[in-house]
Amino acid sequence: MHNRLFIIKSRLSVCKTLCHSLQLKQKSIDVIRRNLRTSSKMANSKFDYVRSFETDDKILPNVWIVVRIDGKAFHKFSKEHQFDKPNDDRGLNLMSHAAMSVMEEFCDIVLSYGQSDEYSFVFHKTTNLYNRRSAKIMSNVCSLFTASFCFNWSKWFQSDELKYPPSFDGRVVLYPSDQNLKDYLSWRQADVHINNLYNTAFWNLVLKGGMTNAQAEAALRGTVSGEKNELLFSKFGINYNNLPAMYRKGTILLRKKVKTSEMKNRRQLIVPLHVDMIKEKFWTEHNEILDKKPSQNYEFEKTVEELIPKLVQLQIEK
Ligand SMILES: Nc1nc2c(ncn2[C@@H]2O[C@H](COP(=O)(O)OP(=O)(O)OP(=O)(O)O)[C@@H](O)[C@H]2O)c(=O)[nH]1
Ligand SMILES: [Mg+2]
Repeated sequence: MHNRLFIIKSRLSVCKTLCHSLQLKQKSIDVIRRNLRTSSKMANSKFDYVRSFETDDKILPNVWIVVRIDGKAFHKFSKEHQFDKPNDDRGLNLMSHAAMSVMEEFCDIVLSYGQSDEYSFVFHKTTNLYNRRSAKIMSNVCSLFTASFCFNWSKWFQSDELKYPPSFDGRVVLYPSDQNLKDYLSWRQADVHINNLYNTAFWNLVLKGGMTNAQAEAALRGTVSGEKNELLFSKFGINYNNLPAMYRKGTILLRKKVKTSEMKNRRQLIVPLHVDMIKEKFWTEHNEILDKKPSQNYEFEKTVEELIPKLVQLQIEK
């Protein structure tokens, strides 16, 4: 009995010593931690003030956010890569492919519109993407677009190599009313019409009419749309209105529920349209855009494979 008591007492004393040394260790760990915290606090407090140089760029609530990207020096890029003049199907489709990647990533984009070397992305006014921080939205759109443009180059240009990395600038423009937004898109689409009619006439005069660039420019100086239409028809037998709608109207990307012969069920996909956005009819037909309603069913004219745009086909095959 006495022995047992002795053993218990000595074990207790060992435990106490262990606890004591553990407590001491814990204390020294706490001290080290405290010192580290203090020194990092000191470092932080010394440098922390630089945060205040970062200005708040949060966009006001309830306004339409448009991000427009534009190719840098594409007059040179298109020349170096021997784009068809005035419109290169491969280049225009690659732009739309890159825009499609952006729409797949950012689901608050309700419409995208592209022409030449530019694309506009319309974020619904209710979006809370990146807490509506302007630079974050714009830079992510711009860099994803550029990356996708390079990544998908060979899908459209096959073995023609990409000779150097292109870049795109980006800006954010805010539109407070639905009408402002519609007018913005009408402005971009009217721009396509003006530029494309001019470029079509110009390049026909040069490539088919044998004029120099300067002569073609002089021939078109001061002409109105009707005169350019007449010139195209009388000299080259071209009815401008019969040219591909993608050249004349640009490309509108919308989310639609699509079903083709090879699909079991309808799927929400991004569909390219080349239609007039200036007339009100577009907005009533596609009333899901402004009201952010669920996307509507969309039927291709004929569900034969050739008539389904390659852009849609690429999404189906994914
Ligand atoms: N041949 C050809 N050229 C195109 C096509 N699409 C765009 N481009 C060229 O890209 C240019 C785009 O115009 P801008 O954006 O005003 O000119 P930029 O050279 O890109 O200049 P910055 O945007 O100011 O850097 C056009 O003027 C054409 O030279 C195309 O399909 N075919
Ligand atoms: Mg440009």
